Amino acid sequence: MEKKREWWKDSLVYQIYPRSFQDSNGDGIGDLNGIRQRLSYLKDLGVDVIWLSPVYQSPNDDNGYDISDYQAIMEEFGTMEDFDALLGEIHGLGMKLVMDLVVNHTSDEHPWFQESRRSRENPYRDYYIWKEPKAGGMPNNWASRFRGPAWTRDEDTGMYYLHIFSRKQPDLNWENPQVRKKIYEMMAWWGNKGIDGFRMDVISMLSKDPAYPDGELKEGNPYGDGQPYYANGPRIHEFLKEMNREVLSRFDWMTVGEGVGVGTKEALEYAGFDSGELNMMFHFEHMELCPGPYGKWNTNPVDLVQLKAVLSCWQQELEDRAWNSLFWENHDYPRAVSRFGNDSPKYRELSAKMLAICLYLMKGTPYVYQGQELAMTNCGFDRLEDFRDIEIHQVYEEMVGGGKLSHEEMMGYIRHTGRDNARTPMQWEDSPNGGFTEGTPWIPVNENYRTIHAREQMGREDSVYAFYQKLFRLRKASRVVREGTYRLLLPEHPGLFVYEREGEGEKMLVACNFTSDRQELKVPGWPWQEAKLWLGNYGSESDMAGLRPYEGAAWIKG
Ligand code: TEU
Ligand code: CA
Repeated sequence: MEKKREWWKDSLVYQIYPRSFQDSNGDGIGDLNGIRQRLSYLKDLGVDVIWLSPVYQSPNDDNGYDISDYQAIMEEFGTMEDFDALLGEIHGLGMKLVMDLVVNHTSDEHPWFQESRRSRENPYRDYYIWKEPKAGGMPNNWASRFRGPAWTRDEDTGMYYLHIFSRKQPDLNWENPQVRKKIYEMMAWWGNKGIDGFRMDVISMLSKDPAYPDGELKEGNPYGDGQPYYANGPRIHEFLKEMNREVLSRFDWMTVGEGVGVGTKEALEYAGFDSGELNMMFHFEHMELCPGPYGKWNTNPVDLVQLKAVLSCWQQELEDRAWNSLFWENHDYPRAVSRFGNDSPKYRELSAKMLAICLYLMKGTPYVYQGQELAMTNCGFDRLEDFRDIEIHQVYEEMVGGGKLSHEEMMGYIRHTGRDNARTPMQWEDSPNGGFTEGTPWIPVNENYRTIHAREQMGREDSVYAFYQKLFRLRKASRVVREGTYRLLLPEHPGLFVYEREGEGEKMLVACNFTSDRQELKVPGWPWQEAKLWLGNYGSESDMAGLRPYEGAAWIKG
């Protein structure tokens, strides 16, 4: 008998960053009851699954990715009763809720760490990664991903603990079976409440190289690159197969792992159809192209030929073996229309629609991040004090405080790449703070909320919001988009992204112009006989011989 098709393959997943989505009580911070107010907006957009970034108890050192109680709701976000009501209303509307699982590390305010740091003999000591000093200093030279060292010395016991992120995010010791058992029990507790799965934060980092060797020293960072030794470690697949046996296999869940350091080869191990681990992986190979001497901190434009090669590789390598996750944005990256499109008034909406055609007509599950459906842009803050992200402040301190970069240089990098670009409040309407809060927002609202907001777009048939509704409605009904094969065309063209989908008796040509100039569309055998326009971002007919500035078009035959 044919296996039932998994529900998450055809679902539109919408990521909510709760702190910035909707405030309901005037404290300037988004919350669960605010999300409840906006569920019909999501349903109307065509959302099937909500991925909710962490809402657990947390001191907010890293905006909730530092958890101090996995089974309690952060006070600022509301109560467990509010959560239960939200979950019930989401299910009542026929949508599903996927939570964010952050188990590579906890907050240093978690009771486990509070116990662990008390003494070397404490029963919780081995819940975390403690090492003796080496040559009087840190156990190795690893850098934190937020800049600075990945080790902090604990005065009470004279040992160092590992924190790949902030010093308030100590890494859990997954070698300890007691830790794994406690985590699986917590996951099942949420499963029994009725959630529909997990997005798994830095899941590729759970197993570290037991030798903890020094990382390569690279230009621009005084600390070493530990990623080869903390990502895709020796026991990672053993742990995830155990997690699947102990808890994932007991629920009809969607699971998607955040794959830091994961390429197609690794993705097939984590999320191959028969891996017995996860359903999907997020990779970042398209998000971290064209790095500079300071890694992601640069103002480099994206090279389209490289972008085409990366996305096409993922389409081809996972074909028939695993399922892709399709995303341009999340809470850690700048806004797609600013980074990959053109956020000028003339081309913002056009290029945002083109980007949607380009990515979401590929094979895989589509993910949309809050505000992307409105073509919200980078925040452009001029003042360092307007930024909230710990990563931004730590990198500024190291680079400018350390005399390596000028204030202007670093601010340019932050405006181009900083995570707060995606964390400014949702822009709902042309009213104070964009309708996000009646109080003072925890982070300033993007000044352009007066013209870029949901209310204006929901009432306009050529808006980006309306285009997203149409695209996802058509996508759901298209067999060739959901199941067809993928073939990149014109791989070396510097301005056009052109690919072909084929299958189920149909053929589709998708052509996207990433430039502000008209581009001839010269493809062998094109135009096909009886091809007709399936979707275009200029509304009217599209010329098969060439594409207008930021034009995206898909033609179909068969
Ligand atoms: O991010 C994982 C992560 O390492 C990359 O997103 C990136 O390296 C990081 O943003 C620094 O540039 C996940 C969460 O998505 C992120 O919000 C958290 O800060 C991080 O893990 C720690 O939980
Ligand atoms: Ca609030």
